[in-house]
Amino acid sequence: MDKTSGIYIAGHRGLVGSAIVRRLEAAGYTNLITRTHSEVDLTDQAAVEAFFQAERPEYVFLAAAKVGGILANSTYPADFIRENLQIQTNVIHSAYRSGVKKLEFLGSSCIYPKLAPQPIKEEYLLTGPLEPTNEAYAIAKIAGIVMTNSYRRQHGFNGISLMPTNLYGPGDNYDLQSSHVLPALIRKFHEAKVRGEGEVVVWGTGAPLREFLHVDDLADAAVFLMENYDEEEIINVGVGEDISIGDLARLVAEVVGFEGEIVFDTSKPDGTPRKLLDVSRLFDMGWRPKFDLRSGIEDAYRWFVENVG
Ligand code: GFB
Repeated sequence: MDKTSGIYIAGHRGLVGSAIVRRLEAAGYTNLITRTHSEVDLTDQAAVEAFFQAERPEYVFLAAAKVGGILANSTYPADFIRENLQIQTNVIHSAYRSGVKKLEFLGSSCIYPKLAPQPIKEEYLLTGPLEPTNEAYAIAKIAGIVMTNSYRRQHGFNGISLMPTNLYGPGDNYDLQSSHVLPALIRKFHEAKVRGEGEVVVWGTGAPLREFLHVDDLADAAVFLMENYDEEEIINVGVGEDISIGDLARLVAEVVGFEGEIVFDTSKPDGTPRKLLDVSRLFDMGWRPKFDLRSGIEDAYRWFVENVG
């Protein structure tokens, strides 16, 4: 990418897209192309095609997606599969047709089998059944990977696919019904502290293990891979270590300054027991994250207090 290349960031108002915009601006890229949902509805094939034909971006970060935590995924699977299939199909096809030089597709660590060996290597894709709570979302993301690779094979289109682990950071969704665990815990502990409540309820047993990546690190890796990676094989993006939900809750309580009890609601689903990515392919290329989990949570908490709380 040149500093003046036309770079379209699909989903620039979301957690991931907004972080990619910040990262590109900081690196001096001057020709960033963005459209809000009301300007271009990415589920509308004709609108997407017209946008690409008129704007002709050279590079595309496909960070637009319908996303959510375990409850949203299991409650609205039809929405998750339909919207994601539509968005990615429209964007990938129009990017190819309009002559885009390179497209980066953002997937998710939930594409891997529920009981994959840990840490999860890229080649474990499609080797076993998926976690039921997010099967619809995962199938859509797997279709995006296969579509990207198929356009490479049939048309020579340069598309790459990144698989980020669980993300968090500035701009996250803090709605308790649809959010992921980390923003939910920040909100729950903060509100309990402010209201002087003695306990906070955490879903599930607290035993599942998750890996957390600050979205600014993901954005850094996304730009790094756009510049340095041209292979068909998907590539994991994570930090290489995980933490139990119970320990995460205790860490968030510490950062927020909540001193009461943590109660586990075991009527809520745990989801997959563990999903730690094997990040050796990315680390072998020389990339490393900058945030450790505590400083990342402090950063996210600051943003929450200033913008939501
Ligand atoms: O982040 P999360 O919603 O999604 O939940 P997944 C992670 C773990 O945290 C689960 C527990 O074991 C939850 O039961 N948890 C505890 C909570 N308290 C809470 C809470 O208040 N809110 C939430 N949301 N969880 C998602 C997938 O799976 O991971 C998506 O549904 C996506 O498809 C994303 O791939 C990265 O990690 O289980």
